[in-house]
This record gives sequence, structure tokens and C-alpha cells, in this order.
Amino acid sequence: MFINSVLVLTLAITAIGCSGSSMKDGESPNRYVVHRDQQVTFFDAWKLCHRDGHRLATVNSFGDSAQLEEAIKAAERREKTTGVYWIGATNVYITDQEYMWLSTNEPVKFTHYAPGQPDNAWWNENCLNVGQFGGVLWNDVSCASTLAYVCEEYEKVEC
Ligand SMILES: [Ca+2]
Repeated sequence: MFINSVLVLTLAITAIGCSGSSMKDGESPNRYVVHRDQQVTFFDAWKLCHRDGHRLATVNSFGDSAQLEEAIKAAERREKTTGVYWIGATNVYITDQEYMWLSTNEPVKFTHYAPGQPDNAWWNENCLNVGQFGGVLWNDVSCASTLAYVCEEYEKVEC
């Protein structure tokens, strides 16, 4: 019985796999952390999130989107102003122009674009924000724009 349990556990761990860290998406409420204290470029936002042990926000489902909207609304209610916020997807210098979540190295599959977006206006819009067109609809803008940003807490699994 003990050996069987060890075997099952070993198989379970093997099945999960372990490549340095494992991300847990869509399961922990209140994982989005809204930063409105400064307006920064996309990559500065990415760096600031990692400095806090977080990552620039990923949004992989309508559930994620609802959580993100609630976090932003709560922050905006407190400060009585709206904002525009970076989330963690970019296609800058990616040859096929496919957007990816920089934080997880995963392609963007779920999308929540505003109508007419992404439009890559002036061939210079390669990073995504939320809030510019209301709610948490996405828009592509220049990565050098300076915006507020949303980080995300995530679960790191040591191997
Ligand atoms: Ca755009």
C-alpha cells in the first residue's frame, strides 16, 4: 500500500511536470494589484511588477477579465478617477505579430479587444492596455506610452 502511494505520488508529480516555476491562473481571487501611483512604459511596468515578486497581468478567460475589472473598479472608487492600464501582452519584434503574454511566454488565445482593435495604428502599436475604451476592453498602443499598470500575484512552485 505504501509503495503504491509513493508510486501514485511520483506519477502525479511527473504528470504535472516542473520547469522551474508553475503559474496558477484564474483560481486565486484578488490576485490583481492595481498600480496608479506613476505612469510608466510597458517594459518599466513589467520590471516594476517583477521587483515586487509579481508579474505584469495576464488575462486568460472571462473569469480573469471579471476579476481584473473588479480590482480596477475598487482602485478607481477609492481614488475617484478612472485610468488606462498596461496588461502583460506584447508582439513587439515578434515576426509573425502574434501577441504573447510576456510574463508566461504563452501565446494570447483568449482575447477581449474593443471593437476595431487591435489596429496597430501608425504601425507602432505593439503592447496592450485596458481601460482606454471603457471597462477592461483591450487596445493596442505604443509600448513607449506611459500608463498606470496592473500586476498579478502568482504561485511559484519550487522544483
Ligand atoms: Ca490601437
